[in-house]
Amino acid sequence: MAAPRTVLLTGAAGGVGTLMRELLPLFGHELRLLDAVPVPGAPDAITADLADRPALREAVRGVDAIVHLAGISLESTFDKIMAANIAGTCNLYEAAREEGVPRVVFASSNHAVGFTRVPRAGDPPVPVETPHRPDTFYGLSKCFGEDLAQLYWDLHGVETVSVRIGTLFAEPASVRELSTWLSPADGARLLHAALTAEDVAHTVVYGSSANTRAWWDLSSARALGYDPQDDSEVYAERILAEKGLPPADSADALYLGGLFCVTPPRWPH
Ligand code: 15L
Repeated sequence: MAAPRTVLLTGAAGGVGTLMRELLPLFGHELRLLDAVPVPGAPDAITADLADRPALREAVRGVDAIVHLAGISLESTFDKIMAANIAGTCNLYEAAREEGVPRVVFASSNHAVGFTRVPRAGDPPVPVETPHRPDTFYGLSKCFGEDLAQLYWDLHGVETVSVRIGTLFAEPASVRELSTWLSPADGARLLHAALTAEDVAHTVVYGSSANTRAWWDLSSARALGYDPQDDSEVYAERILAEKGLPPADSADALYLGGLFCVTPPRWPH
């Protein structure tokens, strides 16, 4: 599939959405933006909630693909996660099926497998086939999204790349994030690969940069054409000097999901 492509970007006002709406057009993608709140600087963006099925159907009409970032991106009550991430993602897939949108790129998260143990020195990286081990209701909703994607491929032929995003911020800020960091530039490279690779069916990939301290296996992402260029190691000396290594019995040292396994940051609303 060749760029440019018309892509609906949901969650366009969020942290990752803000970064990606700047970067994805550089790959030739024409973006249609959607969020539950107005998108700053984008008067044409669609303001719609994921509960609004007619609005979703209109929003997806005619696009070649959807990058689905919208929803709650931290821990919250089950009811809120249920509405935004579970029912909301269902509504979006149903709109995609009804309007014949062939491809979704789903923002899954490392928190779908957050209780997986951090590999020790010499262990192989964590594969995408590792069993789901969510660390929160948030992580559980990402497990659901991945299964929903599989269902929509098997039943309806809607393709998905589920990207288990690590930490997509401008810079890593902790020792854990030296392993999980996905630079914004690599994030855009990965989404571009997920949008344009041929015959993905439902593919699950991890989303991190080419970090020296990476924990998970990027081979399924590389198979899509993802070629990460950044490595968090350039931040390692400063972060280690400031923070020191996490204690061996701390969540950050034991589990992929780190603090989400014990004291997850909570969605403010
Ligand atoms: C996520 O899924 C969160 O949305 C993000 O805020 C980070 O906490 C990230 O995971 C992470 O694991 O660092």
